[in-house]
Amino acid sequence: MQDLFDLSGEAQAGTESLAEGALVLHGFAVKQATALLAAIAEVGAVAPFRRMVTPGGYEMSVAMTNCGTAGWVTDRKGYRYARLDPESGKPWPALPPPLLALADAAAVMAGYVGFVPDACLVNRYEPGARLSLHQDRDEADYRHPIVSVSLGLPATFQFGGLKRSDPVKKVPLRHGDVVVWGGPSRLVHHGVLTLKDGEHPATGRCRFNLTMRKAL
Ligand code: MD3
Ligand code: FE
Repeated sequence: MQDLFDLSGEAQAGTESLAEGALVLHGFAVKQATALLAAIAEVGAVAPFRRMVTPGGYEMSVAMTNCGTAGWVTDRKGYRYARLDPESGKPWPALPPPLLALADAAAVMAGYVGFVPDACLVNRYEPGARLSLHQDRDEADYRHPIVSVSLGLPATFQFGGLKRSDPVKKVPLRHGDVVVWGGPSRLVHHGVLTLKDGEHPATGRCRFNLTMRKAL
């Protein structure tokens, strides 16, 4: 860790340690929000948001798209990273520079130097959408952290343990909050409770979440 923790083990103002390796940077992306939302709109214009189907045959309530060398996809065949958008057969749009800059800055704050994501999953939640408890384990090397950015309407994030049956903590995630998940927290179960209706000045009736990963 850099200087995030003082000698008493207390986190720096504006940062909250959820568990070992999981650090919330409250409001870290507020200033970049306009640039990030513009980048999301550009990605969505090339690779439209879509509700993918799980291997079990359920359509996800969260709409997703990707940018980067690889994108996370699911269909009846399973979960995986794919270099081509299955809807278009073309590569995903490149990772926009504002996303790369934010991932680097947030990772450095959490003590990860040289984190260079090659994939960003963009999730769009409309009121009623949710993400059930899961692990992110389709990436090649779990030593790399994941950096997540929340934009727009607030959501309640669930943060559990390594076993699906472990107790879960509820954590509110608001516009501009960034979380770095690494080390012992990289494989924890997590999810997002059903998004409540509301209106956000930056996004309207929706929440976006960016998760930047080193997938390949
Ligand atoms: C903890 N997204 O895309 S972000 C996902 O708000 C995902 O859309 C949620 O879970 C969302 O896979 C949560 C927080 C998050 C992201 C990745 C993690 C927490 C994580 C990976 C490992 C551990
Ligand atoms: Fe996840």
